[in-house]
Amino acid sequence: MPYATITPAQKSQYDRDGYLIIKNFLKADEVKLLYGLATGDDTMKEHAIDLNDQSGKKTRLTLWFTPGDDTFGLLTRTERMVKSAQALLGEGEVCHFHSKLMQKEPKVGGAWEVHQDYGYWYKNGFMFPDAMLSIMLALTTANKENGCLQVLKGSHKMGRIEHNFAGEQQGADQPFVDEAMKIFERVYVELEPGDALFFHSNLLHMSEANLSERPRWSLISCYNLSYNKPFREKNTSCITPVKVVPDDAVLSSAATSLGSGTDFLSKENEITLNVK
Ligand SMILES: O=C(O)CCC(=O)C(=O)O
Repeated sequence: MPYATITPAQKSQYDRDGYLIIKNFLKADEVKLLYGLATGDDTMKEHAIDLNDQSGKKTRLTLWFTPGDDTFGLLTRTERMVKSAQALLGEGEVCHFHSKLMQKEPKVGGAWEVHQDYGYWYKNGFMFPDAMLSIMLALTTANKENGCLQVLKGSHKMGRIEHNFAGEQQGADQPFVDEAMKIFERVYVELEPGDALFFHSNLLHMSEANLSERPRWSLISCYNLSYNKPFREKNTSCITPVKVVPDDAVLSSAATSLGSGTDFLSKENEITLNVK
């Protein structure tokens, strides 16, 4: 099977709905490799951050900025990731803002408040929400039972909403959320391992806690166009064009985890810089 590319119809769908799902964006062997590395990697575990949701459940993630030559770095630099981001974001040089491994463990994995990613990123001084998107890659099955992502279809058209702290996360201003819930369809984004969800930085989204017996792990990679220079962000990966590698690099290179020299986010920075 060839690697996926974005068609004009898919681009129109993204523009209309604020999100797009592509099934089997990763090959089964790639998922196996990535999930194996993710779950077996001490560096990834050492740099995991636990954020409390409103009920005190933990939302665990490991976040890093610069994509290297390790297997995760290569994945985020593949033609398929970068070209897809380019097709959806339009003209400009595609840069990797950050990637995060979301580790939603059985019974303990916490909820995510209703928010827009740009609700956070605006505070880093990014000026252009249309130049930013996220790609969520499912490493395990994600469904209603284990707290899959939920999106409010078309809500990116509202523009940025004010965000305030809710637990250790940030949530969109509640009266706007209440109204948005009446207007937009709430979609449970159920994914199988290897499926990809692309979503606009202003799309309202959330997830519930994982009360099931099964983990829900995913990788979320966020991209930005280089002209969108944030005036408060100190990391430069978001304005450094990605050095693209061929699609087969993930499987054809030696399997390696993130090195200890990786620029991981620490909890102190997360809270003060609103990076998430
Ligand atoms: O993975 C999840 O459940 C939510 C993640 C999320 O909303 C985000 O990273 O913006």
